[in-house]
Amino acid sequence: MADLEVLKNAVIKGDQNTAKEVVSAALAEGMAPETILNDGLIAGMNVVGAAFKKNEVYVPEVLIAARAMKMAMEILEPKLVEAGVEPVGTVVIGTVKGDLHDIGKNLVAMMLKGAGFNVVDIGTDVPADQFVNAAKENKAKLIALSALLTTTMPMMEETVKAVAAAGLGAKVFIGGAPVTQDYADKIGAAGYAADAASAVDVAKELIN
Ligand code: B1M
Repeated sequence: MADLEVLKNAVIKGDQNTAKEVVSAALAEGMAPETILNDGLIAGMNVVGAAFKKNEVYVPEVLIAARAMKMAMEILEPKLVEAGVEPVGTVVIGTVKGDLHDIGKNLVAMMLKGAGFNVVDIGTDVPADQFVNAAKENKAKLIALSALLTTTMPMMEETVKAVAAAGLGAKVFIGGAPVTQDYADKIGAAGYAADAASAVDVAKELIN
């Protein structure tokens, strides 16, 4: 019988082949796709996220785990859709205008996916109106902004204002090495996350 503890550990170790095998076996046995997602894949990514927060694992380990999750999700996703399993929520994510750094943003996107969010990644160097349009198109209730340069941080404020002006009811949360909670408060962002694992916690708080 397919063992979700094995699936969880495969994600933690970044073992794509085992992750794919267990997902396929579990589906063949008739296990509910949502159970496989929550008790196997997301459970594994939660462990990786918590270890990353405590500096027990680093960026490469998170990327490898996220890759294993992604490969397994390719098998699981059509079944989740068939079963009508709704994502936790939709997040539009991007790096603000003028800023090309995307390693941190990609990690945040992966962790959010790992936590069951539908993530719309609109890339780097993204102007405020593009965040607004993407949120509208995807009916996203959350918008995550990344900035790595002190010179591009003001684009976060511009984006927060543009989202408010568009009246979408979407909440903006921000992060990136030079960004702080104080800055988030100052520009009226709904939240701040210091790292990718915290971004998941903040996203869950904001969506509720
Ligand atoms: Co650039 N760069 N860079 N760079 N670069 C920094 C950021 C810098 C601190 C280096 C330095 O001088 N010591 C400095 C910024 C100084 C400042 O403004 N304070 C800098 C500079 C100046 C520049 C250029 C201007 C250099 C030049 O051309 N003269 C230029 C700007 C280009 C541009 O964007 N327009 C530039 C270019 C580049 C590269 C292209 C070479 C490359 C980027 C490649 C890429 O991203 N694809 C690059 C890199 C790699 C860095 C450093 C070395 C590493 C950044 C990184 O990826 N860290 C960086 C120095 C450093 O940080 N040590 C530096 C790893 C990543 C996992 O961490 O991105 O912080 P981080 O993400 C974390 C958290 O911040 C948080 O979670 C992530 C995971 O835990 N987080 C979020 C991030 N986004 C979030 C969004 C959220 C929530 C949390 O949403 C809610």
